[in-house]
Amino acid sequence: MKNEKLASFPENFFWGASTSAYQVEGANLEDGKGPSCQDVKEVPEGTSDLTVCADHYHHYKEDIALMAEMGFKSYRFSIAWTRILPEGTGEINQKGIDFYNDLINECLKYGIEPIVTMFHFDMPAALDKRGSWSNPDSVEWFVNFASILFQNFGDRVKYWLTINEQNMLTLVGPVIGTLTIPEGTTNVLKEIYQQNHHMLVAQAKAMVLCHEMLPEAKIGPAPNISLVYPATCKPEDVIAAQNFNAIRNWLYLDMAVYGIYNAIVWNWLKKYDATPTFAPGDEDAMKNAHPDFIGFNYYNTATVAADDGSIPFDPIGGDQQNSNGIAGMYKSVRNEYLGKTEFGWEIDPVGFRATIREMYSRYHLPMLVTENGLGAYDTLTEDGKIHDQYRIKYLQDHIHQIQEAINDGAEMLGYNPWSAIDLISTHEGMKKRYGFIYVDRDEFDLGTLKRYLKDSGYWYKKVIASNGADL
Ligand code: BGP
Repeated sequence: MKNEKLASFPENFFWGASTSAYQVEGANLEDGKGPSCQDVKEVPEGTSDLTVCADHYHHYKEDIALMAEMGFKSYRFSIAWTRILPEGTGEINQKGIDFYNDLINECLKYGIEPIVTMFHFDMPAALDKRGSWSNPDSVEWFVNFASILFQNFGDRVKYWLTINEQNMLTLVGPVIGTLTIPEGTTNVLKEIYQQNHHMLVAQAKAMVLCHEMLPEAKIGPAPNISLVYPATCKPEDVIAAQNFNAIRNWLYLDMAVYGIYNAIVWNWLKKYDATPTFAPGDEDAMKNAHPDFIGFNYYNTATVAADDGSIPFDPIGGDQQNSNGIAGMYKSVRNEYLGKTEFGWEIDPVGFRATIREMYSRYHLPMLVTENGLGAYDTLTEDGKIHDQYRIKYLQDHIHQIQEAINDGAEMLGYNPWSAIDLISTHEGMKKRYGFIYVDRDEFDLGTLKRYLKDSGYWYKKVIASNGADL
C-alpha cells in the first residue's frame, strides 16, 4: 500500500513499539525487586501469573537486537518502581538501577531512543498497604521516585511519560488489578476520584521537576484516548457522547495541559458528593505544570446513547475498551459499522484519525502514539514462522490514518504500538498476543522462550525503512 498523495511522515519520526515492566520482564522478585500490586493480586482464572512473562529481564539484549533488526527508532518501556525502590520509598536497590542502565545503554548502542514510562499499573505492594493513591503522601512518594529516575537516567533518557492510562486506573481499576480501596470507605466514587486527584497532582509535580532537573528532556502524560461517538444524531445521544468524552478523555488532558478540572466531570461528581478534596498548593501545582507533548494509547472508539434508565451505578466496571456505561451519563452500544478483534474489541482505524484531529484542535501539542495494536491468537508453524497477516492489516490501516491526520495538519512525533514483543495481557494472559516478536511459551508451559520475528515484524521493517511510504 502506498500513500503518495499524502504528506510524508516527519523526518526523525519515532517508529518503534512498547512494553511495560510487569507484563514483559518476569524475574518479578529477583535481584532485590520488591512485589508490586500485580505480584500480589489474584491471577485471573486460566491465565499465567507474572513470574516469568517474556523473561525480558534476562533476554533484553536479544530482544533489543531484534528491535534493531526491524530498524526501531524508539523503544517505549516502563521502569518498575519496585525494582528501584523495593518498598516504594526508602532504600534504593542498586541492582535495579543497574538493570535499567544496561537496558538504556543497549538501546542507545543501536541508536534506539528510549522512551520511559515512569508508572505502568505497578504500585509497590508496600505502598498499597499504606493506602496506595488514597494516601495524600502518595504524591510525594511518586515525586521521590521520579527524582531518582531523573537523577540516574536523565543523562540519556530524553523522553518521559508520567502515568500510563491514568484514566483506565480510575475507570476500570479492578480488571487491571490496580484498585485498592481503604477499608471502611463509604463513598467509593469519591475515594476513586480522590486517588485520581492525587495522581494528577503527582503527575504535575513530576513534570515540573523534570523540567527543573533536565531542561533538555521532554515529558508528557500517556492516557488511553479514543473519541466517543453518539449512537445517533438524536440530541440526547450527543449529550451522552459529550459526557463520556469528558469522563474518559478530556478530564485527563484538560488537567495535564491546562491544570483545570473538566466542568462536566466536576458537576457529575458533585451530584454524588464525590468531588476530590484539594490540599493547599494543589491548584497551583496543577496549573504550573505543562507537558511538552501528549503521549496517548489508542485501541478503538466507543459509541454511546443516552441512558434509558437501564444502567446500574457502576463507574468502575468493564475493561479498557468495553463498559456498560454510567448511570445517568451514557449507555454503551455496539457500533454496527465496525468489526471486532477475536477478543471483542472493536476496530476503528478512521476513529484514530478523528481522535488525533480532535486532540490537536483541543491542545495544539505534538502527539506521540504510545500504544495501538491487535491482540490475537498467533500460531508458530513447524518451520518457525508466524503468519499474522491480520495484524499487518490492522497496523497498516492505523498507520495510514496517522498519515491522513498528519496531512490534516496534526503534529505527530512517533508511533509505538503495543507491543514490541509478546507479553502478558492485563487480564487475558499470554494467549492474547500483540508482539512483532513471538515468544515461544504458552499460558502455563514456559516452552523454550525462544524468539521469532513474526511476518508483521518483517513487514514493519519495510515500513520503517521507507519512513512509512511503503505500507
Ligand atoms: C493498555 C495497557 C497495556 C496493555 C494494552 C492491551 O490498556 O496500557 O498495559 O496490556 O492495553 O490490553 P490487554 O492486555 O488487556 O489486551
